[in-house]
Order: sequence, then C-alpha cells, then structure tokens
Amino acid sequence: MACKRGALIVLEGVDRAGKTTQCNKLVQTLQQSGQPVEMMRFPDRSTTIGQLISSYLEKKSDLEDHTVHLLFSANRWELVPLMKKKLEQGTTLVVDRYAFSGAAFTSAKPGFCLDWCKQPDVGLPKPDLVMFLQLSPAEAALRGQFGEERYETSVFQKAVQQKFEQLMKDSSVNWQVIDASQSVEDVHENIASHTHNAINKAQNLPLGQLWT
Ligand code: ADP
Ligand code: 2DT
Ligand code: MG
Repeated sequence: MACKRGALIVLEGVDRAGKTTQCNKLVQTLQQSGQPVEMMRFPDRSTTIGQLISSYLEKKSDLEDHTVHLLFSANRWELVPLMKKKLEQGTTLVVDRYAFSGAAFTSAKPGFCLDWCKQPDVGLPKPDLVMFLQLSPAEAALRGQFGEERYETSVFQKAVQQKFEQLMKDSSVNWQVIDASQSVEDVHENIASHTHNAINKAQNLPLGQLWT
C-alpha cells in the first residue's frame, strides 16, 4: 500500500500571538504520539535568499519593497521540492508563517494591493489547515515590548491584522481562528485537536495548489 501523505499545517498571526511557541509544542506532541513531523518557518533565514531577507529585517540593509516581497516568495518556492518530498513520504509539516504573512505584510505598505501581493505565491503547496492565532494589540502588549526588527510597530501591525482579516474571507483556504489569549496549554489543546483532524483528512486527499 502506498504511504499516506503528511499534512501541511500553517500557523499565522500577529506579532507575539504565540506562533513559534505553539509550533514547537505541536511538533513535540505529534512526535510523542509517533507521528512523523518536522517544523519549518518562513522566512527560512538559512538559505542565501533567506540571508538577504534576514539582513533586511534586521535593518542592516535596505531593499526596494517589490524586490523584498519577491524574495520572501522565492524563499518559499526554493523549499517547495523539499516540502513535497517530505509530505509524500508521510511527514507532516508544521510551518511558522507562510504566504499569508507574505501577502498581509507587503499589502500593509502604501501602494500595494492584496491581489498583486498574492500572485507570486499562487500555486504553492496548499496548506491543509491554516490556524490564525487571534490576539488583541492590548493582550500582545502584555507579552512584552516590540522587538527591534522592521515591521515591529503598533501602527504597522494593525494594518497587517486588517489584511489578514481580508485574507481569511477566502473560503478556498481552510482557516481556523484560534483564541490565542488563553494559556499556552489551552491554546495548544485547541491547535492539536484541529491538527489531528486535518492529518486524518489529508491522508486521503491530494495536495492542493494555493490560490488557484
Ligand atoms: P510569535 O512567534 O507569534 O511572535 P511567540 O511564540 O514568540 O510569538 O511568543 C511571544 C511571547 O509571548 C513569548 O515571550 C512567549 O513566551 C509568550 N507567550 C506565548 N504564548 C503565550 C500565552 N498563551 N500566554 C502568555 N504568554 C505567551
Ligand atoms: P519572524 O521570523 O519573527 O516570524 O518575523 N514576513 C514574513 C514578510 O514580510 N513576508 C513574508 O512572506 C513572511 C513569511 C513577518 C519575520 C518577519 O517577516 C515578515 C515578520
Ligand atoms: Mg515567532
């Protein structure tokens, strides 16, 4: 019998919503239950393209806005062969940010429309589940100050949140909004339950193409 494919699980959300914390916990829980699983994150700062992005985010270099948008997308595309291989081998991928961050962050800049921002990522492997960790700016503030990287300001984050809300109206994507204001454990239980369902469903479905 052919091996059942893994699921592509994405966590999105604003700054300090708990994406990285929850991705790590989810991977740990799935590993403990014997599920083949790996974590990925975008941007993946380890590649040559990722290093250009990282330097931009750290404000060590400036890049023209369209250019950096395309680099973020290229950073996903360069990992597609590896992602497909892992999924086909039955490994579930838990991904910290994906094309939705790409479209939300660039379209929050003046002069960019959401539709243009989505185009470079059309046809990427389609996530079986995208969980949006919802947290108000006031609750995020209780989790500490903004960092030093580009985009980490309250005005910009509010614009990004609005763009995510627009993206979530698209019913071709399996969105689940998660209340990220609960304890780490409670949020984890909710996320794990949605993930188990998505893994079971994905086994019998071909991998889709995003925004096609
Ligand atoms: P993100 O990756 O979305 O920016 P992180 O996972 O890095 O968020 O979490 C941001 C901060 O908030 C960290 O200090 C983390 O320990 C804390 N944190 C994460 N989840 C919760 C939670 N449910 N309740 C309280 N604090 C949290
Ligand atoms: P973290 O490494 O802390 O998640 O921050 N971003 C991300 C974009 O502008 N476009 C993208 O395509 C992606 C994936 C969001 C990464 C920062 O980069 C932004 C915050
Ligand atoms: Mg993070």
